[in-house]
Amino acid sequence: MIGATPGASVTAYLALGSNLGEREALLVFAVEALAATPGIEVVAVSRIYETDPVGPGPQGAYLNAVMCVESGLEPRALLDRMLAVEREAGRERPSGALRWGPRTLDLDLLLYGDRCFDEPGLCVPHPRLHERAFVLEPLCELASETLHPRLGEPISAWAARQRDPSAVRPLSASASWKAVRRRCGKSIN
Ligand code: A4P
Ligand code: MG
Repeated sequence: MIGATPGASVTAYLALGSNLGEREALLVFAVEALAATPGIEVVAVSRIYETDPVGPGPQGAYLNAVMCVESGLEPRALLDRMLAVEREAGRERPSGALRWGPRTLDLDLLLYGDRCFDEPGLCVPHPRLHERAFVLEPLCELASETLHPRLGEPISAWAARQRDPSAVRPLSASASWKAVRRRCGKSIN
């Protein structure tokens, strides 16, 4: 397998976001596409949150969630697969597009074990992870005690600082999201 690390498996956390198209179906598609990838085992999936958009101009509300995977893929191979899944979901990156503009599917590599990378095209932990309530709230469900590898302090502490229940609201789970979570062994809220 290209990009696999023989014998090694790392716990990684991935953020999912969508504010264009069939948002929830796109998140389900992403979980299933990643779960079907050799070298990726989905361990847990958070609830979905509906979140106010952070970014320029008027744009629709996002759905956000976080998933935990065990992966034998090197971080760059894992991110390459995530970017391919974004493309399969119809993500377009037109030249001149607004930074943080609307998107069908955004997949971010939040944490890759406790390792740090700062290279062209690969920055882990995700540089804005500790500032974003829409990431921290679902991440806290799965990794509240995990320390931020660069900044220290557990995810729960960062989440408490950014908490904003009016902007980040848990969504009642649909049948398809319940099914995805059940397959990944998490209890349903
Ligand atoms: N890249 C490098 N490191 C990473 C990483 N750890 N994870 C590179 C993902 N990508 C990484 O990504 C640009 C390039 O970053 C990729 O080609 C990859 O090689 P992108 O997805 O085009 O850019 P982006 O998502 O617009 O940027 P970024 O920096 O991930 O933005 P944020 O901070 O994630 O913001 N509001 C709500 N409510 N919910 C959201 O989900 N998302 C954003 C994006 C803005 N506002 C939002 C939400
Ligand atoms: Mg992104």
